[in-house]
Amino acid sequence: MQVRCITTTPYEGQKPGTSGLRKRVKVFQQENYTQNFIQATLDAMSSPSAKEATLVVGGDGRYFSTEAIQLIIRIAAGNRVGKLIIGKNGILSTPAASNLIRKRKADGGILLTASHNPGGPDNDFGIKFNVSNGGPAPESVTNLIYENTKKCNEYYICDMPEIDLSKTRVHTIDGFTIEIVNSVEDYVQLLKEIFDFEQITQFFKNNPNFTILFDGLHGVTGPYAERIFVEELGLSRSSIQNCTPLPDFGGSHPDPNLTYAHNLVERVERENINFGAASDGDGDRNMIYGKNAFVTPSDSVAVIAAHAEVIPYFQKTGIKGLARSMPTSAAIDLVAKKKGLEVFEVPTGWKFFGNLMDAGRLSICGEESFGTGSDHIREKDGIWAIIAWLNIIAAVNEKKPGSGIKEILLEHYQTYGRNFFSRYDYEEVESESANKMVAHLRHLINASKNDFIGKSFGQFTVKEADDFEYKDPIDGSITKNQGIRIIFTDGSRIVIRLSGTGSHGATIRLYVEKYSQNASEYGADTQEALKPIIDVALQISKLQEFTGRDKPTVIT
Ligand code: G16
Repeated sequence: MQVRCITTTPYEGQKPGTSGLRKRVKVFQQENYTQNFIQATLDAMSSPSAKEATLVVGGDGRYFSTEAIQLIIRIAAGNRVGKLIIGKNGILSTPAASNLIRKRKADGGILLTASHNPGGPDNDFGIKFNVSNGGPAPESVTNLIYENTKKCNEYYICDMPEIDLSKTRVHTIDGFTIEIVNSVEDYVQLLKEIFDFEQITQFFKNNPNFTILFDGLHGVTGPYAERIFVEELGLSRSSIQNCTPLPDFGGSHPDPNLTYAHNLVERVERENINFGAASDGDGDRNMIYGKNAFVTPSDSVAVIAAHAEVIPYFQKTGIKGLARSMPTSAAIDLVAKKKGLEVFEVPTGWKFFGNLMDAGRLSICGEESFGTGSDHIREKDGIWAIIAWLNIIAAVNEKKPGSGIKEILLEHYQTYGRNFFSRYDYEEVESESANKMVAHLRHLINASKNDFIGKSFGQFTVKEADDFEYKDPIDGSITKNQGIRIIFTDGSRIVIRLSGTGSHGATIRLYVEKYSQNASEYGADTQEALKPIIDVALQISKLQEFTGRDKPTVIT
């Protein structure tokens, strides 16, 4: 194969965000834009370098994926990459890709996804690089990719015929190997090793009236869900919906939350479905929803951690430690305390859990952004979380028949108290106004700190305030400015930060949390319970004044 060196011009703004480079499809379609970023990514590989490396490639199947994969194949060949392992039709859920990187001992992977962002010609595309532990590249690597993009003046490419991605087979061209693999098989195998599928199947047999509904939101998990729920667990086909992956996700947001998974929520309520669940475009997020019982992601990971001993995987490995991202509620901290486990608070971004897992100090972790997972791979894992809940329900029912999501949640609150938590998103705000608001908050907690600490807002008195900074306990790296935290004397908390995953303008995230040990409050409506602190958050941040927004686009 003849390698051609193509002259190009660097693009500005190819800085990977919280999880890869996410932009409008039209941005990726600009001349050499995608080529530059792929070259910059391969150039960031070291020990081993891209030359001779083995890389896993796949994604959520969104619009522009096939074109991008053919480009990756040719540029990988141009850089003398040794082998590409590609999911059939370019499909690999993010957790399945992480598993494949680990299982096949690959040197990394290129994942084509913009997660829960909408797809289609006028929407988003994304490219993310994962390293050899199967997890998202750490900031040292993403910073290097960004530096490379700024000086990308040429890329290397081979002219070769298009590779047929629709058939599992191995292609070998001039010593370069392209293996097209079944996208589902290895992942299903992994889950069957982790969970007690027999116990879950038995539970469904013993409780034929216990209904479940999984919503794939037309993302990548459809084929995985069909295989697991229908073929492995023996549920009827009517237990799953929207399980055909579509390049534009059927025109909606493949985002498993109360706003975008409203059809699932409505059906659970209307049809008295016992267990509802959804996952996102690339299959790493999840939502658990029972009748009158929305499980916040912060509670979900705490419940899984509290019951982890029923899961065969943790019976084998033990529970090494727990963790959450900073804005996530402290519900999991209380579980860690009771079990005498270490608990870590990291910045937003799954990549921050990887070092702790690799060092054997972390087993279960989660984020408020609908991410839950464990050290079985190095990505969050939507289907894993859903099966974890089913495994827990099956085990709890052996001792307490009739326990569903709501009962398990209530029992959790009775043991640990309840951390009321909500997040308000203000999407596509003008970047300048969002930055001004952040500057105002930074001023409050820095220059005006002496006036701010001790100040009262209604029933809340400020105890501490800072801009979250994290020192990785394993490699000592320091990550600064990860979100403004305002903690009140009663333990309630406000966090404000800008999202790192949007593709357009700025998204402001406002997180509020209040802890209660008053049993009469456990059944309260979250928004009502949090109203006073939300009002204070809006007052302190002057959000409406800066942005002109009088209500959020999404509340979770
Ligand atoms: C990504 C990251 C998560 C992060 C989330 C939200 O998820 O992997 O760790 O919590 O973005 O980030 P932000 O608040 O900066 O938008 P995903 O599912 O979008 O890849």
